[in-house]
Order: sequence, then C-alpha cells, then structure tokens
Amino acid sequence: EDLGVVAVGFSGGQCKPGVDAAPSALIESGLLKQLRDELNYKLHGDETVHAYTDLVPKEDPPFRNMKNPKAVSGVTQRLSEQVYTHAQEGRMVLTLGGDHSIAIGTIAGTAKAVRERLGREMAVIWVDAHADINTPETSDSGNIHGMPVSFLTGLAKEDKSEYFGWLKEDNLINLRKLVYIGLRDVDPGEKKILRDNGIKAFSMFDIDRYVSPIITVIPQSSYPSPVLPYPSPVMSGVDACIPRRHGIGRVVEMALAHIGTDTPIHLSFDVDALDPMWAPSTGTPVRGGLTLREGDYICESVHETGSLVAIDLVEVNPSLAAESDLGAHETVRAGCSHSETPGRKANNDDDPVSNND
Ligand code: DIR
Ligand code: MN
Ligand code: MN
Ligand code: MN
Repeated sequence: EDLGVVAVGFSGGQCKPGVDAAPSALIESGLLKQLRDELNYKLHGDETVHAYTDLVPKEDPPFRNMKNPKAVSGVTQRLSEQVYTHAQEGRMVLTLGGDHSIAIGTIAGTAKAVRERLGREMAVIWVDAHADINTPETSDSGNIHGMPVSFLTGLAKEDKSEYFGWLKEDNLINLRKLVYIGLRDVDPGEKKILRDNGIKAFSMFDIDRYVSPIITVIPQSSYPSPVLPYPSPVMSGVDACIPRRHGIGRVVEMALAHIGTDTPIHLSFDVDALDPMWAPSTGTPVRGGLTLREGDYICESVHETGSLVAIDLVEVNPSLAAESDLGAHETVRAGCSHSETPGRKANNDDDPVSNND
C-alpha cells in the first residue's frame, strides 16, 4: 500500500520552540523504517523534513488576536497542497508535526481530495486533551494551535487570503462529521461552541466510565458530564440503564457509529491526548489522559474500518522533557508505537483493511 509522508518541522502555532524537531526525532527513532519494513508500506515524500522557512515572514504582527498569523496561514496553505496531491494519487497520508495548527493544512487537503475523488464528505476524529476549536475571538492565548477546528468547520472565517482566506468551501468539514476523543481541558468559550453546535465529544470521563447495574435506579438526566457542557452521550441514550462495558472500546465504537460506515476518515492525533506518563514531552500536558494502549487502540480500530485516509501526529516536543531526557525518549517512543492485531491474517476476507480499494 502507498503512503504519502509529509514531515512538517513547524512550531508557529504556539510559543514553545522544539516541536519543529519532532519529525526528525520520530524518523531517527525508526517510525518510517517500521512503516516500510514491518508494515510494508511504500513511502512517498519521506526524504524531506519541510521547514517552510520561505513562508515565515520577518514581520508577522498579531491579527484578530492570532499570533504568527501569516506564517501559520502560509505554511498550512502549502501543506494543504502537498497533502491534497498525495490524497489525489490515492495514497493514505501521514503528516508528522509540528504543532496542531498544521491540521488546518492537512484536513483542508484531504477534505478537498475526498470530495473530488469520492464525491464524499470526510469525517474527522480529533484525539486530544484539548478541543482546539477556539475562534480568534474566544482564544485567551492567541495561539493558533488552539483554533484549527474552528477554521476547518467554518466557525471562524476570514476573507484575507494571507490570514486563512485561502480556505474555501471544499476545504472544510461538516460539524456533524467531527468527533472528539480524550478531552479533559476545554476552555469555557469552547464548551459553549461544542454545546451550541451539538458536536460529538467523548471526554476522559466517558472513557473511564463503567455502567454498573446500580445505575438503573438513578434517572439518566442526573448524570451531567463533569467535563462536557451537556449530559454525556452514553448516559442520555434510552438504553443507558443496561449494564455494559464502556471504556475505550465502547467509545471508539460510538465514535465510528456517529460518523457512519463507509465514510472516509481523517484521524488527527495530538500526542497530549496520552497521559503525561506516556507522553510528557509536549507543550501543554494534562494529567488524566489515555494510556499508551488506549491511544494505539484508537488508531488500530480506525485503521481497521478500511476508511482511513490520513493521520496527523502532532505536538511531540523532544526538547520538553519532564524530568530528564527519558521523558523525551518516552514521548518519541509513544509516537512510534504500534502493535500487530493478533490473529489477523493479511488476506482475511473478514478484514476490512484488506478490502480497501
Ligand atoms: C488552549 C490550549 N485551549 C488554547 N490549547 C492547546 O491556547 O487555545 N491545544 N494546548 O493543544
Ligand atoms: Mn491539539
Ligand atoms: Mn492538545
Ligand atoms: Mn487550557
């Protein structure tokens, strides 16, 4: 299978240097070698780590509260063309960030290619501690890595082409085809946006939860989520009283059910979705996150649908080691992590991956 690779050494969507060094660290750690030698992908575009220095202006003052707006806009526009080209060739696309602002480019590129090639609206699974759906106006930080989803859904708009005005209708995604997994640090303005737009989101609270039979005597409406601005999806369904296993398996199942079968999926994975125990070297770590295994499980399950068109891996910052260099090493290792699905044969008819055209 063909895989387009775009290594993006860019950190302008937030203020901490170092996240631009992630692609090289991941590659040196053997990520691409694994994909090539163990998983038998044919790689395209893997020779270069792009720094896009020609697109970073000397003067780049804030615009509508956004920091480095011209740089981020210019870099993501170029990136969108690179990703679009891979996707048009029918390749799955792996983008190594870089901070999460780069998803403006990757998703703009795949959304357009999927529309043109398949005549379909693509879905996005956003795995993150954060919702990254601030508009320039709701953002406290002004960091664009906290805003990509608002630009990609059209919630934030700008006409000037040097400030994301290059994003056109066919680069955008439908709010109803967006699902979050792993949320635990959502700003007040973002909560309002999630609530007002009915955006599907599974917080860490949803992943932790196991519904026990005792719940049956308690009204469902008395279970608001402590993290999300509305009752948690699993508690609000008509069958919420039935005891069952929840946790990551159930959450991924519900996320995929929300998207619907046979819908192309772009998976945008912020390494800070993982607990700092597994991925401490990231710009904004938040305790209480996914285990390494849960993170792998999400990727494996989404891949198993046969509908995966692209993955972003972002916010690995090798220069931010929690206690020692070990932290950086662990985080890079987490980024390279993968497991084989046991008992699965390469050409199993039941395997949706092998049925992928
Ligand atoms: C915060 C932090 N919500 C912001 N966002 C982060 O700056 O808008 N996203 N860290 O990954
Ligand atoms: Mn993020
Ligand atoms: Mn994050
Ligand atoms: Mn925060």
